[in-house]
Amino acid sequence: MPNSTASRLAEIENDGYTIIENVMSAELMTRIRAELEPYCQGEYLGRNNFEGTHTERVYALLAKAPSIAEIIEHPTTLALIDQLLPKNFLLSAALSILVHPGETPQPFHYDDGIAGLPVYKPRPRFGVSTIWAFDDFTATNGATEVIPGSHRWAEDREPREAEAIKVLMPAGSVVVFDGALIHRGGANTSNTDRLAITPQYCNPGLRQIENMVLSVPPSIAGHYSERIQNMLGYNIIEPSFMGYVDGVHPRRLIDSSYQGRKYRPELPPS
Ligand SMILES: O=C(O)CCC(=O)C(=O)O
Repeated sequence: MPNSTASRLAEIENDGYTIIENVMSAELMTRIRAELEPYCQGEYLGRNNFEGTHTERVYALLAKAPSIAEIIEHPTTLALIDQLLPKNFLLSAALSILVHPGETPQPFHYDDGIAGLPVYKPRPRFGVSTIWAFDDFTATNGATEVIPGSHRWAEDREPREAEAIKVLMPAGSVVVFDGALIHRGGANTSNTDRLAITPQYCNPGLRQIENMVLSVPPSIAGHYSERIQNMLGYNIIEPSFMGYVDGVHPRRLIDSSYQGRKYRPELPPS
């Protein structure tokens, strides 16, 4: 493993996050912005304080803006996530967040909670999140704020404002963080917009935040790489058979000639 990867993994272990500057080309940023533009016409602002009432969020991105795949499977971030999550991890969410001037801070939260299950922090890692900056993240335009070390906190420890630090980074950079790290989108007191895209990944045994196989049906998923298809959920958890469709590998919905898992899974004894 290269030294840089090892030191970034150590930062994520200790602080909960690492910032990698200037990984996305200007050409890719321009292309993704153009694909997103039709969905960001000021028509659908956030519905609450979490989404942000001065913020436009676009979900189901792989069904709308195909170039997003290039950041979801970017080799720089996957080199880290491959070490942080088990094989065949899933894409849990992928959305764009366009924060307009006047936005207030989001509530503090972490991304990899499991709704409805009594599992509390500190606990093993369930997810890893990334936030890609399409504008410079500045002190005033709504830069993400993180609380270093909070991924290791007990569940009942309340974050304080003074513990948060802003993730300042130039456009084209990405912050990679433990899914249990407490963070929020900051207030935008500037007079410019802040665009970010956040692909979030989770352990293959967990439910994804966005229902990815409904958001990106087989006819669309078929246009992407096998890696993206796996992350969406067109895969099983190896070496088990969890995730099958009608007793066979879900990839058969995309490629009817796929020969993996031809046999029917054994049913558990009744
Ligand atoms: O917009 C941001 O900087 C963070 C957004 C976020 O954490 C979320 O919506 O889960």
